[in-house]
Amino acid sequence: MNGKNGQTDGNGINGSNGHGIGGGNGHGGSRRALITGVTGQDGSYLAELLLAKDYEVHGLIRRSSTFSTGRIDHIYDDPHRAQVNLKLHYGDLTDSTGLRRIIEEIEPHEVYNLAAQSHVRVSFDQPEYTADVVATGTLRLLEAIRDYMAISNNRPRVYQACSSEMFGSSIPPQNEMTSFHPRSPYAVSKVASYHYAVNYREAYDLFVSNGILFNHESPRRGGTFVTRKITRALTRIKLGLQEKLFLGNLDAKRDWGFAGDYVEAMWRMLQHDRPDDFVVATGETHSVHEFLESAAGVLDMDWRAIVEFDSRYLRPSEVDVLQGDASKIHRELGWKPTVNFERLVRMMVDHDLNLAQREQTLVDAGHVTRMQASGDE
Ligand code: NAP
Ligand code: G4F
Repeated sequence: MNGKNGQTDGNGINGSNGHGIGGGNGHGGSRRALITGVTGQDGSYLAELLLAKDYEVHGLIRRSSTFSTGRIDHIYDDPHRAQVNLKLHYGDLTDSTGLRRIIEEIEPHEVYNLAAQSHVRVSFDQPEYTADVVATGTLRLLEAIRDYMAISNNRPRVYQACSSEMFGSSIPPQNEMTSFHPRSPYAVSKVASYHYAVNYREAYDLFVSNGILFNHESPRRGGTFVTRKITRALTRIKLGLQEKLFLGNLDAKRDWGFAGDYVEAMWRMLQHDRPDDFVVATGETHSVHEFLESAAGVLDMDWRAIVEFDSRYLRPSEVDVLQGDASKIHRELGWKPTVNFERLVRMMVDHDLNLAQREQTLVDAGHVTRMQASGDE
């Protein structure tokens, strides 16, 4: 990793492969933002938004044996070039020493805490790890910022990614006044992160805002979340690259918006004159069944012939209906979604149909097998 003088750490990861991780602060006049979870769906859209607003963007990235930067490769440049506005730093929400060092080095004006083990079903398999990253990880970051405030004259503004999952079984529509009834280890951990943020606001005057975001999707959505799982599978089945789609509960209802709209809401929260908590949602709710129907409609397919039930995708306790009331953020920050349900489904289907067509070209030319094309092999 690059240090303050721009030297490399000697581990050979910087440079020409396009995945170099550089950390030199090289502070210029622009505003600096740190994004944890920059390689995720939201992190990639937020990094794009902040770069377009001339921020110097710093992203926290986990070490892994394969590259995880696919969603940000198009905005990432070789750190050896002079004018690089996206800088990546190795770190992890389970490692408080590293978080402190990075905050002190970057001296951020804004911190967006998006990193999480974000899969609800997986949180039942890995509850302790989920709590460590989502709940205690948030605490570690807030502590690092609190200590940084004590040794500097700076007061970074912090965005905490909370979730509509915190409402769980509370009656819809849910807003900032609705009580929490979390139904998974993930949701319990997000409730803890919410309360840590409120407590640090009250106890230490931290500028920290909780975004209570309802489900938001995009062509960059991870492939194991239900919307992307559906659009990937239906488009591959349409082209003969796959035969079946196995799903769990089709009756659950979600308030699905577009991730690109939702990162704008995050940014607006940190431009507000005071820290606060905001629900971000479209106000519409649709079942998984309706999402299937709509995606199949775009492709002129009959989903009933290809979808099969698999109990492995059920959750020990389910969240039946989420529907947000986002009137507070409409009123106070002027934020509104621009993409409705039908447009979101079409956007994801169109993207994945194009992806499937490219896979098919490789399969037809004998370059890869069907399994390799799907990424399953
Ligand atoms: P995502 O695509 O799953 O991205 C999660 C990010 O967190 C990835 O960059 C991941 O890195 C990183 N991460 C995971 N564990 C980490 C750790 N221990 N240390 C550092 N980084 C770690 O999630 P998303 O959909 O963008 O969501 C962003 C945030 O909003 C999450 O906190 C999520 O819980 C919350 N949220 C999401 C939604 C939604 O509908 N999308 C709704 C409400 C709240 P790798 O790339 O290395 O895995
Ligand atoms: O797409 P999902 O896995 O999203 P879920 O559980 O609502 O969580 C997402 O949204 C939260 C905000 O409310 C975020 F905080 C969280 O990080 C994540 O981004 O599941 C949606 C619904 C569930 O009811 C699930 O039971 O789809 C149902 N479902 C049915 N079959 C399935 C499947 N979900 C998945 N992932 N895979 C299935 O095969």
